[in-house]
Amino acid sequence: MSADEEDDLDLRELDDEELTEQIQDDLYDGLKDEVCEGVEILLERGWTPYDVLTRALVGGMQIVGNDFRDGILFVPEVLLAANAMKAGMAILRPLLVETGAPKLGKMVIATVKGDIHDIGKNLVGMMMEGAGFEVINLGINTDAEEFLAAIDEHKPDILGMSALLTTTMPYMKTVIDELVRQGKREDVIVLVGGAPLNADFAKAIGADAYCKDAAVAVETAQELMKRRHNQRAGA
Ligand code: B1M
Repeated sequence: MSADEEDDLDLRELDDEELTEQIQDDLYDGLKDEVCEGVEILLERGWTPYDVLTRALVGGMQIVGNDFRDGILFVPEVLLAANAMKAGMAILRPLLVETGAPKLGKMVIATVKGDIHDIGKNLVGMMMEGAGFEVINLGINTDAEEFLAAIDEHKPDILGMSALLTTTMPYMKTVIDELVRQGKREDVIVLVGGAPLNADFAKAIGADAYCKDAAVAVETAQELMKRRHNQRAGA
């Protein structure tokens, strides 16, 4: 579509499938306002916030990721796309959180030292909040000292770590080793996630579980919290 045609495009005239595709195109082009407008329209049409997030926004980011990998997109374009993604997520966040569910537990989450990728980690945080967990998000580039200080301060049930780079994922082990060294490993359930990880890696570094995406993070957290309650009740 030409730039002129795009200027004239009325997003409201598109059906759901066309609009989803258009949101993904706009995300790709880093058009924050257009992405936000598309998100609002899908919500008005009765889409659940979860569907808007996973089908429109995450789907769009996957296309960006593929073209970044293949050298079609570069860091500045990806940053613009990431900003558009974040703007869309900001609309959805209060809606995902608004479940009124009783608090199931507390989670501290962050992206590990050396790594500044935060979209997936923020998404996990949002979904956990939506599922009724209290979430303390420490941000990006977080070192072991900061993780440990947050555990002392907030006494979470769950520690979540995110890494998107093969060079930063080993740092998760540094954090877990520090937990062990300080005798605090048994105090928290450790969940890890991020595109380059897998279950074998999680096991090898001593985490409780690898979560392939935000939905799995919620399910795993709920399951492990239940198990922990049962163990404590039986002790
Ligand atoms: Co980056 N980058 N990047 N990048 N970037 C990747 C990760 C890469 C795979 C791209 C590629 O080559 N295909 C590649 C890593 C290669 C590798 O290590 N093997 C890469 C690279 C190389 C780099 C730089 C080194 C590039 C450079 O400077 N030359 C640089 C590193 C900076 C640093 O961190 N020190 C860099 C920079 C950037 C930007 C700043 C431009 C931007 C980040 C913006 C931001 O986050 N604010 C960026 C982006 C956007 C990406 C891609 C394109 C998309 C990541 C994303 O947001 N995905 C990414 C390509 C890709 O992943 N395919 C790429 C969408 C998000 C919803 O998914 O993050 O996987 P994801 O999260 C999922 C799951 O993984 C899981 O749930 C989430 C939701 O379902 N999950 C968890 C994640 N964390 C979890 C924590 C949990 C549980 C589940 O805790 C319990």
